[in-house]
Amino acid sequence: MIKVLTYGTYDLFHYGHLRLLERAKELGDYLIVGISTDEFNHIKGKVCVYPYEERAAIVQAISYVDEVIPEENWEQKVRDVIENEIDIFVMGDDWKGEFDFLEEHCRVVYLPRTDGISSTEIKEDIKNGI
Ligand code: C2G
Repeated sequence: MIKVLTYGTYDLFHYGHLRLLERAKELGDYLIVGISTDEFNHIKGKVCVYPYEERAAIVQAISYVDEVIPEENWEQKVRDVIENEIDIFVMGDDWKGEFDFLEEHCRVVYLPRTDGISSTEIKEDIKNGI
């Protein structure tokens, strides 16, 4: 069984998130998603609309996703890859190169982001009444 791992905030779940998870699952048989906790998002400098529990529940309900784990810090990835026997680590290519250090443990794949959508843009659109 090919196991795939990815991480993200997944706030205001949108089509770009869905396409990332769809393509990540296509690379293997079992997809684990690490959802950034509220505390970790504070460290990342990200303010979320939805709390961790809701962001995690939404992602867990996606048919491509097999398991959700909390992402609490930058350092846990190597341990998560080893402990979960991950074969492929996947991120959108806005992170290209940032996680190449995982290549000694698993294949690292950066997928093209979906243009024209982001949680930030959604917040702006709502603020501007569009
Ligand atoms: N994404 C995408 N297309 C978009 C928006 C996001 O493909 N239009 C991808 C991102 O590249 C990422 C995933 O969807 O792989 C989740 O995006 P975010 O929730 O913005 O994740 P981020 O805050 O970048 O956190 O340790 C890694 C971090 O937790 C990633």
